[in-house]
Amino acid sequence: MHALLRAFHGRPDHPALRAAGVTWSYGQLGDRARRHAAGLRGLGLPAGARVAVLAEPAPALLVALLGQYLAGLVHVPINTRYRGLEVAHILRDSGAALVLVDQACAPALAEAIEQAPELAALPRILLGDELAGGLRAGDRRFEDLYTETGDALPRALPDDALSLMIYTSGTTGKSKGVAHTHRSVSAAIGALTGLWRWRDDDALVLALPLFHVHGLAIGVHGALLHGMTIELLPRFTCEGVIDAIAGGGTIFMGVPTMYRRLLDHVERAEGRDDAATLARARLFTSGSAALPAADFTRFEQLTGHRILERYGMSETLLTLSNPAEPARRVAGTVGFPVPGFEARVVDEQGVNIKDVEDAEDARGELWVRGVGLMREYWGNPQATAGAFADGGWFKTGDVVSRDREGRFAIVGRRSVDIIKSGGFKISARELEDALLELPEVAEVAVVGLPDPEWGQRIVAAVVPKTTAKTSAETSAKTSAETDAEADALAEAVTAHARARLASYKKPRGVAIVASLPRNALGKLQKHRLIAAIEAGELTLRAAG
Ligand code: MLC
Ligand code: AMP
Repeated sequence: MHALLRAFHGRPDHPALRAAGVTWSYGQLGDRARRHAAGLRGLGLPAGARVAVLAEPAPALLVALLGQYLAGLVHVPINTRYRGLEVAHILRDSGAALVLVDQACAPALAEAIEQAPELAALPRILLGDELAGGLRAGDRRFEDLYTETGDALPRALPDDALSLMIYTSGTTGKSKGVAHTHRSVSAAIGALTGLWRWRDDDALVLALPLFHVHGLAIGVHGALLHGMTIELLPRFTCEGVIDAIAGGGTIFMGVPTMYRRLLDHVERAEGRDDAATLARARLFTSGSAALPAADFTRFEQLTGHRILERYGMSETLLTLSNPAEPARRVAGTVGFPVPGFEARVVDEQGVNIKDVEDAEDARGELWVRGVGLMREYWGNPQATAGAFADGGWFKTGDVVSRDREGRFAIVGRRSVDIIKSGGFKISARELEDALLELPEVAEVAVVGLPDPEWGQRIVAAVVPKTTAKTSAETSAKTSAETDAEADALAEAVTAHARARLASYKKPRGVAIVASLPRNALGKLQKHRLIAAIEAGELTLRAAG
């Protein structure tokens, strides 16, 4: 935080933020943040209180983030695609003292309150004019919270005070709060100066969500700590990114799905030379999921840029990266540990850990240790203890290979229950738990299949509860009837997922099966299910 403040003092007149209709210098952004902090302090929240933020990317969100830091509060962004159940879990689990909500996300908050009525008592800061009509006791309008006179000095905080808590899915059904300190975020970002050669005359085109570490910790913090300008887009569109680069944006960070869309867009361009516009930028980086080598090559052919691929996690921030020199970037790899991080490859058993540090072409689970590591999973000492090995090594769960030069490639994940789609992490268990709520579902298994657009796509295999009373009744059904029933169940499954969870968690295919593959001990074998789907042995329905 103190480093962030230096950036504000150092270049008061330089543009910090450009967004639709708004350009704020560092001086103006800093001033707004200080006034917001004073307003927040006036609410009497103790240092370390969590402020949940459920709002789409907008300039006010940056004011809120910085104001919370100055007031010694912890920023807890919530995925704006989340529905009531998911939002309620985070508000409860984080023990949020306050929630900042905008108009677009107000329905999700209302759904959360339906799920957990006690959340109705949570004080709200409302962002947006129409919402003001809904003010209740304890609520404030964002605009009214600015104070002209309040204490403008930042609250003094130790470096290991929490700054950010990002919720991320795991192998269990419910998401966990990844708690970062001011030190872990600043240290991870400080490495970028040398690593990616970020400069204060750069402008970062930011179209990533601001509730994950990629857009928030690396994007927002990285840009501001380097005195750069943020070109903030309300959401990702190809046109928005290309226009922002045409307007002077020099750096774009994206997930592979965004690059796939940019490539298709550029190739479709009729009469426009979008490739030449993209070529004007200085640096393109990709992360959060594997960038297909073919897309790396296509992008280079079209724009001349070799995308810099890097790897990170909510828990570890930026961890491995290809080098700054374009010629040293290798497609299909994520490079080397970033300064301040060490990385090891350990055997896949996880029990009898064998350090294969000296082996050539090592392959196994990636363990990392270094400056950007989270402090803990919030309120979950058991999960925290389970995530670390002796010596402070964080067990990433990702399977990597490392070549003789020490360059890493991500080759898989230890758990099939974690799915990454379009850069979003999805817990198979969470979706399975939701689908089991349907009375007509007896068993369900959710898996991720390789997908060219999303990286992985979600498929659910469902065993229906049989309603037929006798086997004669079942065999009397025509195959058309059975097919229609299966279609109806698949539709119901997809509709239920959409009603309960963020829409990107919905299955994009549903297989209605008589049983799930299990071993002799009854253990579900998801790899057999994946193989059967890939071999075309199961009919996929209701592809959404
Ligand atoms: C949207 N949809 C998705 C999806 N995103 N489905 C699967 N996976 C996704 N990621 C669904 C929508 O719900 C919608 O469903 C349909 O696809 C069409 O949506 P769209 O409008 O075309 O998609 P869009 O809104 O443009 O979103 C695509 C996207 C977005 C790529 C811009 O997914 C995105 O912002 N991804 C980035 C995620 C990210 O920031 N990850 C970083 C994690 S941090 P329907 O049914 O409603 O039509 C991390 C660590 C690190 O991993 O170091 O990087
Ligand atoms: P999240 O919890 O959303 O932060 O997601 C972190 C996960 O994204 C990692 O554990 C990896 O599985 C995946 N990931 C991040 N970067 C890459 C990359 N460059 N290549 C492959 N997978 C990645």
